Amino acid sequence: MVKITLKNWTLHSDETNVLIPANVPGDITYDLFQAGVIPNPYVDMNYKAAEKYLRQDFDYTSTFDVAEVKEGKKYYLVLDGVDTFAEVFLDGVLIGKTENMFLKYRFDITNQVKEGGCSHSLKIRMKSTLKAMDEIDCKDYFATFNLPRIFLRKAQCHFGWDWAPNLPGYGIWQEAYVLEENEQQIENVNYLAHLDGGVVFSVELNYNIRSKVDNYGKVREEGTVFLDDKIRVSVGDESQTVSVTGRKNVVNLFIAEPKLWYPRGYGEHPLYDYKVELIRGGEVVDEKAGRLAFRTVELLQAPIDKNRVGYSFLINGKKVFVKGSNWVPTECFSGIATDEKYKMLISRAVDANLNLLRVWGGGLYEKDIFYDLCDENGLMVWQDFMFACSDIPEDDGAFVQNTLKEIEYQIKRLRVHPSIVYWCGSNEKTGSYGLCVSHGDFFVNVILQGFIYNLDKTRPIVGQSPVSLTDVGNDVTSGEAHHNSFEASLEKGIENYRELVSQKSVPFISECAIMGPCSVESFKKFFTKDILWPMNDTWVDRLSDNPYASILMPFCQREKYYASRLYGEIESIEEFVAKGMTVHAECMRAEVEFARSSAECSGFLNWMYNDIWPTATWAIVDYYGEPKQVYYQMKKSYAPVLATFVRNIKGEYELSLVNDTFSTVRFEVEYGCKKIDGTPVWKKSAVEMVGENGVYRVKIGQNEKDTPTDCYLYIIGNANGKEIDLIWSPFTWRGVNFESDYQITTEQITDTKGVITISANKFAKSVFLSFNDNYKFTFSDNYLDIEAGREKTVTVEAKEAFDVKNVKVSDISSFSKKVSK
Ligand code: BMA
Repeated sequence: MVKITLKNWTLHSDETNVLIPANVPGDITYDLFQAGVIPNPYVDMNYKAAEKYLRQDFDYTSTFDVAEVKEGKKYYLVLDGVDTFAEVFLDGVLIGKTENMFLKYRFDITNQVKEGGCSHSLKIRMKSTLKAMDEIDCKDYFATFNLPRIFLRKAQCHFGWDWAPNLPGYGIWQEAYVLEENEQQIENVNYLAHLDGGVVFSVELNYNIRSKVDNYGKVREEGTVFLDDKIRVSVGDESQTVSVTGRKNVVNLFIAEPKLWYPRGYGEHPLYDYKVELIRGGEVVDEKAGRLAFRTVELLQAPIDKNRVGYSFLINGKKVFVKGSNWVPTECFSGIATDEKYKMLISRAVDANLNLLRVWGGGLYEKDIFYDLCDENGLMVWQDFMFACSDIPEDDGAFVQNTLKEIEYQIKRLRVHPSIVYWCGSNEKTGSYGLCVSHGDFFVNVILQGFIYNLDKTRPIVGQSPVSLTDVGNDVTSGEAHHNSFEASLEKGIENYRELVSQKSVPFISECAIMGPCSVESFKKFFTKDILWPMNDTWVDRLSDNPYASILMPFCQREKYYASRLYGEIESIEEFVAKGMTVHAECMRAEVEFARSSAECSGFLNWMYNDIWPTATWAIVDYYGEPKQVYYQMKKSYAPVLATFVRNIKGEYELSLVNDTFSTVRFEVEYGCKKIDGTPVWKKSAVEMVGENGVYRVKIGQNEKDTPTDCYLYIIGNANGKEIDLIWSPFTWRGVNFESDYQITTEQITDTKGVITISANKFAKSVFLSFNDNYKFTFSDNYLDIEAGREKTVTVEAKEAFDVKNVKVSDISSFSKKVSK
């Protein structure tokens, strides 16, 4: 196989006479920005300037040469991803069209290619998505945010979501190239790896061999004559060669003592390289390589009690607690997402003890690098199919055909990734919130699930999320639910967050949506000086809102409202960020730790992990890659072994010892209550053995009514010898006047690594360590709470050299004087 590069890409629009250099992979709007035609669409409200261009057709042009056109070879123009509508011309001749962002297109150009210095010209005419949408008849369908989007096979969030602008990306978003290939090839490889080491490879070829007679004794006309072709499969030192039996072939291999793949926190995640070769006359004529793992996945839905059914993932037959997050596209313009960004985001997920990412249905089937990194790092992937918050036009034949091509392509591409543990047909499809007229049930429950099952029988398949065994919408007694107390807080008061959380224990939470601001430094990157503060229309537009919520309040105002209710008035952006981030972190902590302390719960995913553009709502890692306060809290709350407290439904506090590992953990702890100045109120101790996947809870003899707001609970001790050091505020620190008084010392370990120690004289709250371009740094912990008389040490690393003495330090105390009790 020879790959021929396409060169000299340009973009041109007749309508405004724009002619600029183009990036492929890339995006037209982004290229217009790079060429200075439009201002940076990620700053202020500049994105609105792009609309004029989004309504224009653009021509991509390029050239390529084929040095030698070889006899017997095939030539293809391959487009790995085009967003979305295009006509493709080679030397002025229309060779094909695209209409699905999630499909790979291959156009056979064998009859057109000429050799020897003859440059071929390629034109890809991108048709404006917005113009195409004007022509769609939406009949009586329903969709949130935008209706015609549901007919397009394109990331649904591109047309505006409650965290994304209406800025539909547009262009050639994945690689484009010409391939020279043999006519007969390996079309697809799949494998079924059993835990005992037996692997069944299914190798599909793009041709059949001719057998002399079929079952009825007649000579078969179809097929080619290569009767001596062989397939060799190798894994490490093991290899097996078989004769080709037809289009579909099976090759078995046995790996002695295979090492099993487990998600992070439960074991190692070894991958085995495999190679599949097609051999003719002793020569290898085609090959495909990949990595496999030995792991199985099952979904257990067994009764928890008389009224509830559990929802647990079993990996290799063992129950695991899912600690995850919802992943959305990393850019508005899919073509500009870099490998570095994927690596950075995945490494942050790994550092925060996540073991699953859900690729959410309003975005993209992610790029290969995402799944490769998840395979390597033991991050499970919950894969949605790309439908979200709408009906599905299942009665439109062209739509269904287009979509099924995409589904077949994506399953065949993705099923070889051991990280993927769950196929989910859609996100919040109409009907998933209860009985209502809904288009698309037949599609997700019959067509889609049947289609998936045909192609992959190794993973659980469901029609949508949330899902349950009843037709009660978003049921919390079976299946999995989208659940949080953040919405209810608008009506019932954020002051009572722990009480609200304790009212419902849910078997599996797949979206827990809580929001908060990003850092001041990040805000300054996307809001210019005059926009930065006070909040204004640009803020309202950027942080968005949700028109379907029961109480309407723009998200920026809502974050400010919650922050001031809990921690007092807000007068500056610094104050907004410090208090708003603490709301985010504390409410998420209450939700995660309550879920993990509930024996009947087996999974928790927060909404959401990352951002599609610079903004400041649910993401725990912002657009630039800087973790928010909530991220560092989740890292602690997601630790495989956790000692914490919970408030039960009666308002009593309980010590909770959680063990999400496969071995017994011995906890040896002292716990108690102190005043904010460090004065002990009472203390107790406990030694407990907590078995695999176990939770131990005991009442501590204190309840909400007896607890003054200036007290906190603490735990010190160890779990299997590993230090435990935790503090917990019954009232999420509401009503405390922090005076933060501490010293900082630093030590440079290497050019790219330093250590910072904070010694607190008085209780220090949310001590934030940062450097210029803080998104480039990785801290072992941040936004630290430190008791009076204690110290904490943080390690900080970066890719480039830095001076640890340049660390900047701030905390919440400068604003806490105004806290009302
Ligand atoms: C969820 C999602 C999204 C939405 C989010 C916040 O439940 O599935 O559609 O963005 O809530 O409103």
